[in-house]
Amino acid sequence: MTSIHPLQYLDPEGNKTQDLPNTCTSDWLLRCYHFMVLSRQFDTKAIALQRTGQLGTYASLLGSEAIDVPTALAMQKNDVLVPYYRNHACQITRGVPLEEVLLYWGGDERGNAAEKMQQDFPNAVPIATQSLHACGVASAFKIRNQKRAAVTLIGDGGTSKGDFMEALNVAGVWQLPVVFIINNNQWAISVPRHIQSAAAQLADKGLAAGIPSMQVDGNDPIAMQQAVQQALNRAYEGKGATLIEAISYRLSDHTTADDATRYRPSDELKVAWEKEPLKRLRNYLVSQQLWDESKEQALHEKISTLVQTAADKYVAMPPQPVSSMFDYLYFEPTEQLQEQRDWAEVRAMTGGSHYQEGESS
Ligand SMILES: Cc1ncc(C[n+]2csc(CCOP(=O)(O)OP(=O)(O)O)c2C)c(N)n1
Ligand SMILES: [Mg+2]
Repeated sequence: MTSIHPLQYLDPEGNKTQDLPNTCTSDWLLRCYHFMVLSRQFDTKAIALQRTGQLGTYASLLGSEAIDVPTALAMQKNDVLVPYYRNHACQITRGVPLEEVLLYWGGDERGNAAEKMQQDFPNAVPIATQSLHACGVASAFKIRNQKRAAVTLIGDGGTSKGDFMEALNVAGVWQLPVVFIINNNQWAISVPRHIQSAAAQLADKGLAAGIPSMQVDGNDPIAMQQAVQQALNRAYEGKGATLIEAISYRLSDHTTADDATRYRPSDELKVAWEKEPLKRLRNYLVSQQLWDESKEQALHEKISTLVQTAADKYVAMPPQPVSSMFDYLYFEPTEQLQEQRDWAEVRAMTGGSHYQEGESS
């Protein structure tokens, strides 16, 4: 079995539960808080855009800020992020412009190839496939003898897939420089954690593959920073993979196409909000005289301008011609495809934006 208590430095009220590591300097804490607030405001805007017919189906990041932001901050620039569909906070913290993230969720594939993504992978929507892709990336680093790591995230539900178990197996036996992070947000759409797996902890799954595995309080950014930094150091030192199970809660619906009130007990959600990550870090910052109401207000104003500017840029971005979806399939299109391309072009004359209301991803 893995440890009984998840790693934690801050309790839900932001009080220290043990001495903080030296790596968590004031600068780091403020930077982390900045990106957590930015991610949350981005999320609110994305949902508003979807609700007004300007974005496709969108997966909210609410409740995952303390997992994704510290992970991205701990990674080196040339490490590779292999995300699933709920990791926009990671992408934003790694420098992907907000409008590019919106572009992807608007159904425009160019959002999957933002220049700032560098070698990071696009979002994986097919559950758990990204775990194996990360092992491929990590194998390349190992063969080239590079001091780099692949970092991949997955949901609790995703850990039930064979791909995940296969990825753990190969990462363990080949000692691959990969960090697996489970965002255990307690739900896989409407399926609660307790009927997903009989394992006492999802982190236990790593032990069978010979991988050091631990549970971490996923609402505590400091605990996440420590866990991810240690895992990255192991990877850089050639010691192989690590599995981190971050305990969190999905504070949102599964996506904008879901209504969680149909299956999620409201009292459970209420309790989860008491443990949410932003309040925890903010309370700690205030207790250290690093933060106050006027700084909070100034940050919100600054970020709200950033987010609005990005949303405006996204909305103003000219869509790709509809023909582009045919252009990258074959060097020469087949006769049938050519016919379809011509038909699509004619149809596009009737108008077209990134996203047509009524469509879903
Ligand atoms: C191979 C595959 N099967 C099913 C789905 C449909 N699906 C989308 S999200 C999801 C639940 C995933 O839950 P979890 O792994 O806990 O991640 P979370 O969304 O909670 O972050 C499912 C079954 C899919 N995308 N891919
Ligand atoms: Mg989940």
